[in-house]
Amino acid sequence: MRTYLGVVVASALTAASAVGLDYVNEDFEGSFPPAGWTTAYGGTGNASWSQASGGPEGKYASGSASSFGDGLVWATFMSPEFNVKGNTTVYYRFDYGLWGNGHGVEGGEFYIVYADEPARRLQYRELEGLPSWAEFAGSAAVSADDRFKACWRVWADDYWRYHFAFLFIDDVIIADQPRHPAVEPASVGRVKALFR
Ligand SMILES: [Ca+2]
Repeated sequence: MRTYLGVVVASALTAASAVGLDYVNEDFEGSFPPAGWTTAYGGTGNASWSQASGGPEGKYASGSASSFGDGLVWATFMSPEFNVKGNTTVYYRFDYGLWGNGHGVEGGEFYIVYADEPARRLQYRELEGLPSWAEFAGSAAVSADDRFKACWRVWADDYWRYHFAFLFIDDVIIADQPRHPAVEPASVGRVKALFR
């Protein structure tokens, strides 16, 4: 029976590969930004994405935005292109932490865009401020033949007082099924304390 199940699983993975999905599976332990990942900045103030260490699984991507009398400033971090040829649902999960000085004029976002049309968001989720790392997971309906990018944006916006936000992400997985056994990290589902 074990052998039989093994054959079934192997066949399922082969089928998933055959439809052309490019998995995104990034733990940010290597060079930064990882190959194919890009950053973009806008507004007036200080904004950056960089590699930091000491996260729940070692190194992670750290975004920051700070504004002091300058209005909106933002920093975006974008995954490599991926597709889901033959599929119409893409599943995503990542660990994140979001922290700011809490005046409601700073925050973080996750969204998916068409790779050829980055202004067109087909999935948009606001990220909730957290005092610790947590998992964020969901799915999005997509067209089977397009290519996409996943994006994270941290922002701050104020003309009168100093505002800042930090967004941390780690263990990003984008696949054609939730909890894909081929790309799932050992830490999936855990909530971990960070700010101590
Ligand atoms: Ca990591």
